Amino acid sequence: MIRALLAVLLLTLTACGSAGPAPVPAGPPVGELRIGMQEYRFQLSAGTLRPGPVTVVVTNAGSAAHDVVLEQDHAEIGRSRVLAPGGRQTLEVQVGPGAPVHLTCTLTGHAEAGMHTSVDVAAP
Ligand SMILES: [Cu+2]
Repeated sequence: MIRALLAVLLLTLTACGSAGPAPVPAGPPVGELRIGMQEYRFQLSAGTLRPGPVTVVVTNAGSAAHDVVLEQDHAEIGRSRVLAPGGRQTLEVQVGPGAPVHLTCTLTGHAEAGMHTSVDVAAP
């Protein structure tokens, strides 16, 4: 009984593991990523990026200010301005193969409230 319960718990944890709080569409690696920012999460247009140059379109769809910093292997590869509600910015970032890109909002308390996620990057 306890074993079965543990198995279910483990499956649940695995299911919501690295994909972050918002569901991400499955599909082939893409060279353009749209990021929607809300209180307090990132909504991504794709789950896997193509290594190389990637266009990132950041839109603040929320009602508070937000920003996004993109990091790969602990190095910053891109950063938006702090965007007011309705604000939008397009970034060109260079993405390396294989390692996930981590997205974080740097405004106080936002990452802790859930504004962090990651997106996979395909192998070369
Ligand atoms: Cu934020």
